[in-house]
Amino acid sequence: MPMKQIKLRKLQMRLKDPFTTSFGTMQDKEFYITEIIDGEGNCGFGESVAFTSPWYSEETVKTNLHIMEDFLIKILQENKISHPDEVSELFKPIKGHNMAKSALEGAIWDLYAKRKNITLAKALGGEKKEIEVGISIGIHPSVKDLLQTIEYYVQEGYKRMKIKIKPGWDVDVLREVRAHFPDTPIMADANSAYTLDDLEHLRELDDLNLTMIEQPLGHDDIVDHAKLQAVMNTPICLDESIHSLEDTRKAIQLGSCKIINIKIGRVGGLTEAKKIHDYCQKHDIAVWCGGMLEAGVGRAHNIALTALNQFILPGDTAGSSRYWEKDIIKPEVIVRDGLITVPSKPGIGYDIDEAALEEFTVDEKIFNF
Ligand code: OSB
Ligand code: MG
Repeated sequence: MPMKQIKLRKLQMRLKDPFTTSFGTMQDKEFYITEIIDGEGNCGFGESVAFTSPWYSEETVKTNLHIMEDFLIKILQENKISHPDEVSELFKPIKGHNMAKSALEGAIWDLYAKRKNITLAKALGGEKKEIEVGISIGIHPSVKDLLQTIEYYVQEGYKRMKIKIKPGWDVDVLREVRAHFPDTPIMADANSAYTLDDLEHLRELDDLNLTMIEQPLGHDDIVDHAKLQAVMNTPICLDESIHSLEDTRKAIQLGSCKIINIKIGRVGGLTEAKKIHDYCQKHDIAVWCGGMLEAGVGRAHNIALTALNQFILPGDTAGSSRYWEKDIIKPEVIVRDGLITVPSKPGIGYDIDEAALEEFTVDEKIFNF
């Protein structure tokens, strides 16, 4: 697969509304869009999903640039690739930095699918024509505000509500939410805000008929999660703790969770994401696709991945309008009745809105092969 040039564009975009989790509030997003051209008229796009601060995981926008330009791009310049599955093997000597790896691997997958004239979903083995989506709702100033927001997204058709929780904003809040929405699929995401000292408190969530509770304990833990899952009926879903197929295997063997949230960036790219999907399918573990408040390119990658069959539960990839006044893809991602139609054009299936891309670009670097 010929590669002639890689462009790293740094973008700055502002979320319509601030998004608050147990680890902090985000509104201004800075990230890299990766572009790889083959010199034959095709261009693949990827998106790095790290944030500016290492609150969710250790990677940041700056470490993404450092690792891409000083290590990963050099590896790509020195090696020939015939299939995108080879990229994660080539990147193996570089420890960690999965989001940096994924940003480049994603562009290579898109380029590969475009060269083959097939959709990225098909290149990955996805068969679904449409995917079910839920929405992730941040911590709100008051329960009244939260209930209003939930009501809005229920009306919009989203298939499940994910409510961010933290100590002081958890059981009582969710009890009120459940009382107002007795039949809506609801789950909670703690972003690792608790420890086993909170075990008795967390067990109170068992009364609320939640679809799952996501990452209640340490961001790097699977041992304590197994202890918690052993005494809770509500399925635990792991997000932050899972960086690879190996982590997945260990967590499932230990009984640390019953559900896995797959984020492409967190696991180092689509090849690893697919491996985790296949393993979970074999072991009858439900998976769903998480989000990182991505712009359209990252969102398109999530949609393609979610076309795989074991993505049984609705993901967090909401429509463009949930995040941005203007997205960087055309058409924007539209959610109808809680469904997104998997696009049928080759590669990621959406065109880049070149004017929007230019508007949000604050820096760019070019690497020739
Ligand atoms: O834990 O899933 C998470 C956003 C930023 C960082 C971590 C998480 C999230 C979300 C929102 O829950 C997902 C999205 O809407 O893209
Ligand atoms: Mg999460």
